[in-house]
Amino acid sequence: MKPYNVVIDFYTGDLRPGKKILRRVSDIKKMCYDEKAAEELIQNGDPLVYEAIYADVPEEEGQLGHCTTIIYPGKVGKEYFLTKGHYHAKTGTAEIYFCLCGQGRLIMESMDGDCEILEMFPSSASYIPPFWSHRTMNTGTEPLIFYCIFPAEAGHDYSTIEEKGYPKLIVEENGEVTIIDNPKRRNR
Ligand code: S6P
Ligand code: ZN
Repeated sequence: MKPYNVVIDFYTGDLRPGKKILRRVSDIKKMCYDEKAAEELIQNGDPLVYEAIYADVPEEEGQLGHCTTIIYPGKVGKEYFLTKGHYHAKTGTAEIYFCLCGQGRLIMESMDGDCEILEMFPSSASYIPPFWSHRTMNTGTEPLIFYCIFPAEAGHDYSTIEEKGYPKLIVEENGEVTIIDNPKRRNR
């Protein structure tokens, strides 16, 4: 392949040329703390939660994948709109999230069960080390937009997070961003 540019709109997250995937509440229902609230949203139009737009890069060792992610503002019950969350299928691969717009949180968990939460804000560049799962949430009132760079062969393992969840939830309580223990957390 030859060197090439993509063009990223910092204010909308559009990346061109790119391949877009859409995730609605029905796609993240199993990851939500309040599945009943998720079901109600699904019955009422199944709103769009986030989009990711991937640059066309071969998924092979030596290449760098990159994409934007746009998480819309909203909540399922009291839990902020979130991504599915994943380990990389090739677990020893790191990633960087560079925040372009909006406010959010990045929750990560190591394979030993250490959990860390970082704030995301315009110009924050969060480093996700190898072997740490990652999920993002929009805690603000505007879209949360960030640019991701990762080894192109990393892939996704969604099933571990779908089954276990994270030790903590990020919710709105009394109008504040609040971190609480996840009562549905499962230890495998
Ligand atoms: C890929 C990277 C991002 C996410 C995207 C959506 O390794 O971490 O491109 O895929 O932010 O999140 P998720 O958890 O639905 O893949
Ligand atoms: Zn990733």
